Amino acid sequence: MATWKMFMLQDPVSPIMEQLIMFHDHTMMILIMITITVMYMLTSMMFTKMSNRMLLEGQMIELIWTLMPAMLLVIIALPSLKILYLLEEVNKPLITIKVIGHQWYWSYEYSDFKSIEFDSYMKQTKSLKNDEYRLLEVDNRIMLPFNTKARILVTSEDVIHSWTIPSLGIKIDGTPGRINQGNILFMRPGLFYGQCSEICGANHSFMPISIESVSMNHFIKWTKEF
Ligand SMILES: *[C@@H]1O[C@H](CO)[C@@H](O)[C@H](O)[C@H]1NC(C)=O
Ligand SMILES: [Cu+2]
Repeated sequence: MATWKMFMLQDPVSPIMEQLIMFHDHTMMILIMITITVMYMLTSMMFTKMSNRMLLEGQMIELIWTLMPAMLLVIIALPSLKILYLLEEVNKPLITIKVIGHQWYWSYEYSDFKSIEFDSYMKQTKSLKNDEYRLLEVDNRIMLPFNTKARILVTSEDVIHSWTIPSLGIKIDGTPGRINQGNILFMRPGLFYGQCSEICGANHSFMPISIESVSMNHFIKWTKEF
């Protein structure tokens, strides 16, 4: 989860988020390279005593500074498109979770099981235990087994919400009358937090998401509690 002094992305827990972080670093490197080059040119032009007032054109340099940015854009666009299509890819999931946004809580349904559906409200500050996070903990967490492909279907009952888990690289709008699909693949066990990411009303800041990644055995045991 995000804590103090963090200014980079959260640690990835799914292959998608790993890809996104690599793409971010790749693009940042190109950006820094361009910034340094432009800064160097600006400062050296400011301080040089040489000038060429009769200059009209320079075919070679114009060719280079037209082709170089075009090539850089392609080098950014190709991995970006790859990830864009990868995000949409849902390939034979084992489990499906339905996520429904409400003002102001989430409710979940596991349609592969007979009767797993529940609401998930934020825990009020005064009812938190010592090791729980304020404004992030919920009364009923969702659970998923790790190393297992899962699909999520997000929708809403009232206004637009957005179901977001940064460390999974997931942000899916819940729109009334529509179902948006996404996929989850946890690479390790753990507890991960997210928050609604579409301003949805007075208590928008108080409808967090808390998801637990557990072993398959633990997950099966959990499903039997319902
Ligand atoms: C927002 O949540 C608080 C605490 O649960 C509640 O007291 C308040 O009535 C809610 N606001 C609205 C507009 O429902
Ligand atoms: Cu919201």
